[in-house]
Amino acid sequence: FIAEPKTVSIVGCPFSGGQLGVDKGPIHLVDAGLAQQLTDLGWNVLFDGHHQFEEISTETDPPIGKMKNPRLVSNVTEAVAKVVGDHARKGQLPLTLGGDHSLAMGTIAGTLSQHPNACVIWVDAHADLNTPETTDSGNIHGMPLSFLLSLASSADLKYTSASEPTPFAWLDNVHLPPSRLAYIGLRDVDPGEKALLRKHDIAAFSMHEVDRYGIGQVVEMALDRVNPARDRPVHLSFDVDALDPTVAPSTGTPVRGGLTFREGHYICERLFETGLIAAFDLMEVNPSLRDPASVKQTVAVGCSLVRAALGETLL
Ligand code: NNH
Ligand code: MN
Ligand code: MN
Ligand code: MN
Repeated sequence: FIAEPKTVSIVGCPFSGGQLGVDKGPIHLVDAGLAQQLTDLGWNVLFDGHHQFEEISTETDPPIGKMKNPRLVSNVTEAVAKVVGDHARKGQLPLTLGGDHSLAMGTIAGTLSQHPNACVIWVDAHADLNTPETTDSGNIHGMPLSFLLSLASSADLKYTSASEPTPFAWLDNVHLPPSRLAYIGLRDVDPGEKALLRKHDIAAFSMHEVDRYGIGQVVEMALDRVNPARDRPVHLSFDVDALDPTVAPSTGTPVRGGLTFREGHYICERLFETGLIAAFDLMEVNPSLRDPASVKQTVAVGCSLVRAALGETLL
């Protein structure tokens, strides 16, 4: 495991199959000059254009149970897993720009393919732990972790097609132990998700804990739970809606009472400082929402978080 790869590979994923409208995020982040900013930080930056995903129209991809766009999301995340895994195998740091957070099914599966002992720090207002049964919305961006933790599987889809593989069957042999997931920033967790958090004793630091202990303590407490010896590679999956809507307004499901600009950056800085970051996701930047100034602000904050995770703010 290369603790600090000198090469970062940008995986641009203009994809919104797991939540409508969020597909232009990566395009705005790259257009804002993110690649050059990382070059200026001393990184060797690889970016050969945004990924083009196959299109499956909703007519040929009807819901399975409540799950919307299941075939599309399954196929795209499987492709993302291969791309992220390939970058990791070459010793590069995969930096995935979303797009909706269902993409993390792919990014985390890709990380685990190269680093089976990796842990995940999930920074989000939401737990994204719904199963196909517990989901209200049917949006798969609210479900990636249930599949990754094997709390849900393709068998739950009760899918009957002789010719097509069941969506998400490719994920069935991917497993992140619940003891290797820690959340920071939660404040909008569904009842079914709360039950799963308790049942599996998952490390969850909500905004309440951020207020109580401060972000510095919370990051150490999270690492103590999932990475006590500080020897596991860390996959950092950052949903911009973890930040307060005054800081990052252009996202699909803003929730007030979120992380400040500094708290969000501190998480990225501290994890960079550990030298353990193996992959970084920046998800749910949605330029189709809000006025141009809000979009510009959100994109700028997103770029800034990435730079912090890649070492900008350390003196
Ligand atoms: N929990 C809700 C759902 O499952 C909302 C999830 N929305 C997110 N997650 N933005 O990060 O649909
Ligand atoms: Mn999310
Ligand atoms: Mn969220
Ligand atoms: Mn699984």
